[in-house]
Amino acid sequence: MSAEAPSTARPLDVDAVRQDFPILHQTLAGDRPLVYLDTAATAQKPRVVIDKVRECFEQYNSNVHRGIHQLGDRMTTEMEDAREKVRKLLGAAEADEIVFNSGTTMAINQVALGWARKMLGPGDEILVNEMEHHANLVPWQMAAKATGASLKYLPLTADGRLDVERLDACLTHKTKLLAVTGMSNVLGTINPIGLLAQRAHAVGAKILVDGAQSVPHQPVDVHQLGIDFLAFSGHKFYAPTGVGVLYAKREILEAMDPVFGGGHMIREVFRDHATWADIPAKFEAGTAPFIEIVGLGAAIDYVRNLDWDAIAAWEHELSIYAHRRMAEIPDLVVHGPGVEHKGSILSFSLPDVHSHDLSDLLDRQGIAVRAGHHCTMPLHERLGLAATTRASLAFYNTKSEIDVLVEGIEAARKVFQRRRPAASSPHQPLTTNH
Ligand code: C6P
Repeated sequence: MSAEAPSTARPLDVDAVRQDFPILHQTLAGDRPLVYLDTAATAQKPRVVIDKVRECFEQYNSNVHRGIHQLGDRMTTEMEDAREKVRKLLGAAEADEIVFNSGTTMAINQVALGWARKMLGPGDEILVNEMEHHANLVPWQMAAKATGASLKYLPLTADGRLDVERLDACLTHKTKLLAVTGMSNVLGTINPIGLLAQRAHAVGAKILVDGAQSVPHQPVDVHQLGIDFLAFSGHKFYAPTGVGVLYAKREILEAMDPVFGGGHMIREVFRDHATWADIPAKFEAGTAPFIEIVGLGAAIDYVRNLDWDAIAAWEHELSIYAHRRMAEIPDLVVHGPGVEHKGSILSFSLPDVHSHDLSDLLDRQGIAVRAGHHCTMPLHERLGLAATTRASLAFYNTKSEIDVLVEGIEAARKVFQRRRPAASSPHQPLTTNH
């Protein structure tokens, strides 16, 4: 997790890569080719993932860890192979440290309910910050309320990075958990996870990384970075919906309580109590989303095969290009730090134009972006805006798509200018790249 532009020996062949994604080759209303710039909401799926899911349904669909029959054995092997692929992706020590669930939100809630509620009490502190997604804020608010612990906020710098100079004041022996995103889903800010982990451990705190946006876009090594908990979602990693991952070190998972009770997570059940299965089963009550998990395994194979360096280099180049082109649009504000500190996410606003109106006009030109608060209301309060419009890029995007976006924003700007010629923004943005 570094903001440095990686070097790559084998550049990405974007035209060839695009052929792997069937959905990208379509025209929308008005005969406009689809320009998909909403990967941060959910990523598109390569054909190998779609084919793998189809193969499961057509050839060996059967519940896992249950039936003593050939289909069940095959499905179980495929699912456990996928767990091993996730282990390798994250650099975890053992496959047992990989817990499957429904996504980042559930993974963080599992930690808040199964770890924080057991380990925290009055006087303890959880350190968060304003750029976090609600999924990495609300569970901590709930855990704080339930345990008597308190939430503290590490301030942001004026340009939308974590103010690490303030760590000494905010991260103390009272801090039991530092919960932080690997990459902001709005500002695109890439956080210095290795440094934060070191500082958290120095005061005896654990670090939880929300990897929803970072894991799909840059290599991560939980050991090297010293991450205690890591959460991410399959659907943002070019895999099906309904599957997510919680990584935690063995000793932490073993000390944690399960959150859900039911099938598969037990060792023995008596009339009035039960004992728990070993990890990771202890956290996987009920039927796992086994076909989606196998789809995630196929997505990991696909991405690793493309080469992380090549992906990161192309996304960085696209991001630089997008920032440069968007800087040409008068009045447009791109929120967040300079491109060297961020991933390929650009949230922007035009003075006095609601993000929904802007994205609606872009949609009419075939451009899919996201509008709203992006589940980050405290951040938007800090920005002084109710909503922003967001373009989020992936390795399957092209510079010509960015040109289409820029032309689309320009056209929309002119429409709104005609409607409200004398208007000016009442908002003071957190920052601008211009
Ligand atoms: N952000 C976005 O458009 P789930 O919904 O559990 O898969 O992921 C939640 C989540 C957690 N953390 C971060 C940083 C995220 O970006 C998200 C999902 C989507 O930005 C939907 S709000």
